[in-house]
Amino acid sequence: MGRELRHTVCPYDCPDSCGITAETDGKRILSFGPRADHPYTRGFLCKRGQEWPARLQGPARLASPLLRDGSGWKAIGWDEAVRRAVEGISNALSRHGHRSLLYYSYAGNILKGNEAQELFPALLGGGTVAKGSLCGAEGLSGLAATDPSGRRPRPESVLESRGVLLWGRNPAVTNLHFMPFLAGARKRGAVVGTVEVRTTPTTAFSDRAWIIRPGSDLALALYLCGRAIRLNGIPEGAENGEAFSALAFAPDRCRVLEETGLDGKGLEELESFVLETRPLSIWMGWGPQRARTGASLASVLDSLGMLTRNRGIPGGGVAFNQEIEGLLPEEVLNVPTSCPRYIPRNGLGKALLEADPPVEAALIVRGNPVSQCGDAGSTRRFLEDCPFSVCLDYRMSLTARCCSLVLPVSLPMERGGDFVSSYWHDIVQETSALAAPPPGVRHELDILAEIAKGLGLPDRFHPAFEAIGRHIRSLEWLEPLAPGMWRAHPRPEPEKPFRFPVSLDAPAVPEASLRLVTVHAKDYTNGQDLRQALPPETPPEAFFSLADAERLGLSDGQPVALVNRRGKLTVKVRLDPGTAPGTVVAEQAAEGLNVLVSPETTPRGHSCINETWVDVQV
Ligand SMILES: Nc1nc2c(c(=O)[nH]1)N[C@H]1C(S)=C(S)[C@@H](COP(=O)(O)OP(=O)(O)OC[C@H]3O[C@@H](n4cnc5c(=O)[nH]c(N)nc54)[C@H](O)[C@@H]3O)O[C@H]1N2
Ligand SMILES: Nc1nc2c(c(=O)[nH]1)N[C@H]1C(S)=C(S)[C@@H](COP(=O)(O)OP(=O)(O)OC[C@H]3O[C@@H](n4cnc5c(=O)[nH]c(N)nc54)[C@H](O)[C@@H]3O)O[C@H]1N2
Ligand code: SF4
Ligand SMILES: [Mo]
Repeated sequence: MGRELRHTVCPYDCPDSCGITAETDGKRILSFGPRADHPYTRGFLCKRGQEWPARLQGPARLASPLLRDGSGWKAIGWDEAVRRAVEGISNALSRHGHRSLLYYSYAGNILKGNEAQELFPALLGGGTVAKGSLCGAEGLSGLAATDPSGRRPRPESVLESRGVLLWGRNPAVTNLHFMPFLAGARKRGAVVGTVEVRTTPTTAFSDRAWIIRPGSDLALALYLCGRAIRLNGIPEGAENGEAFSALAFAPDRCRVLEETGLDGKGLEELESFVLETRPLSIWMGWGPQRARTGASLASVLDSLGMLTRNRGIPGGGVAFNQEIEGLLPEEVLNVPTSCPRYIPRNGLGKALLEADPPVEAALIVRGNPVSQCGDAGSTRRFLEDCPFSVCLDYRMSLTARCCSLVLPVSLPMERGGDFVSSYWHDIVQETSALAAPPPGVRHELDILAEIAKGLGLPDRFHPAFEAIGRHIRSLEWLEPLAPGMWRAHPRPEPEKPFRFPVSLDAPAVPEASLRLVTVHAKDYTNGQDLRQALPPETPPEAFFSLADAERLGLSDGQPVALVNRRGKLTVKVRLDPGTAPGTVVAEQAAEGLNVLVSPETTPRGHSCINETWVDVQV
């Protein structure tokens, strides 16, 4: 084959879901860059996206199945690898039934076809599977409770805003293609404000930033709602207005100043920004909703949009994580006989250690719980003692290192024929293969189908994958924009009244002196820090406020240990005038970090990752 131009999508778990145009000779990528006709992401790919061609060939890439053998790893052939996987899983099943298999997957990439893999435990009877979100479901449930049918602002709507309020959201790092829209809004006269717990590239970009103590958001947002009620009253047609007023009037100004750490002038400025700027759009981030109060905060921020009369107006409203619903054919993925045992995702380790009947085989695909779930030390201990564990990954993740067998998979840019939507914009794109996979790696659907066959199961995986593609191609509410690219049009939903929240969840009680806030890093996505292939040179950095550094006698560059009852991690102190007192900030996925992280879940079963406390040991 000669040179051919193809379009594909960056498959990372990232709101932008960038369109990519590349040239390939069928084996290798010859040129690679942003897709010029993508309505939101044309113009540029971020560094992580640009690195895909190098990543496909990179030194971190696994090249053959690996078996843990005493203290080291031994390369083995695929026949032996599949035989061992079948044996390991059937041994567990024969001892304790289908629930003795853990099937764990998460968001290593966001291809729609991944859903076909979820049939694996379902066909065995259900297995043991993790339930609950580490990411955005907590905040989403808060928005669904207040305004399930409400239209949420689209990215370009900020061009009609007079004010944009980013609430615990860091798009200059995590959602880069939002920045040109925010810059465009500002050019047209809009003011961009950010509520944060530290200074970030986003606060640097913003016209105004309010730095508050983590977790004080709920009191602050309620107080702003109370001010809006005094100014505008309760809008007609909304439910629970009276009961909500009582909640909103509870935090008085003194309490809010004390809880947030804002000064009087800062609070007044935030108040007038929120109450006097219209249209105002509020964009909540993922950081502040990884807490027991995450859904409540989303409901209260949604109420603030309603009370300031911004709901449903051009340039106004409240936005968060916007999924495109209805892309999957439910009937294809349904196995009526499946009856899984659910365990909490964020509390995975302890649940696995205590499971009865015990879990004696683990199959992990596109998931990295030893890096990304709370109380990661328990998950590591579980995996290290589990009679059989297999991880399908393209690199040696922290989780893969704890398994007994690691199977190397091809990457989305070597497969094609799948679909990616976005949790920020409304474009759906088809993927295409740009390069041949390295010899020795296999497509994960083929691997699962072969292990399933060894267990006596039919191949429902490939038909389900094909059915997902057919279903997406057939949806009439997807408008074709260009080859392999569609725009999703919202389907009419029955209008439901806005419902103010009537009860709010209580935050966790602090367990130690400093709140540990773990944030998403610029150079890698979630747990996929490829430097982890190399031995760590220096401990990860942790950022302290100047006040805490002085109180604790810390100096910049000093190694100290962060400790709590779950474990200990050595970090390098960074003094940061931008961090709120009482807080220590670290980038997610540093090796050993999630050992410290809280395994608790919210009343809805989602993670409380940012409700973690540590002490410092010098
Ligand atoms: N470069 C890069 N981009 C990514 C990712 C990545 O790993 N790297 N991951 C992707 C994924 S999976 C997600 S979910 C998104 C996350 O995207 P974001 O939500 O933008 O990122 P986070 O770092 O999770 O949190 C945002 C901010 O919340 C602040 N924060 C923490 N606790 C509180 C609090 O109590 N109150 C307030 N007001 N602020 C608080 C943090 O300081 C942080 O700057 O990013 C996506 N994009
Ligand atoms: N402390 C702390 N923890 C967090 C967060 C935080 O802010 N702080 N954020 C949370 C959030 S928002 C999220 S979304 C989760 C993410 O949690 P995960 O999705 O578990 O995170 P990753 O490590 O990015 O991805 C899982 C694994 O999938 C692999 N992978 C990537 N592509 C493929 C593929 O095509 N096939 C296969 N088989 N494997 C693949 C990666 O190499 C990686 O080892 O983490 C959560 N954990
Ligand atoms: S990681 Fe996100 S911003 Fe970067 S290229 Fe991929 S989709 Fe785009
Ligand atoms: Mo996420």
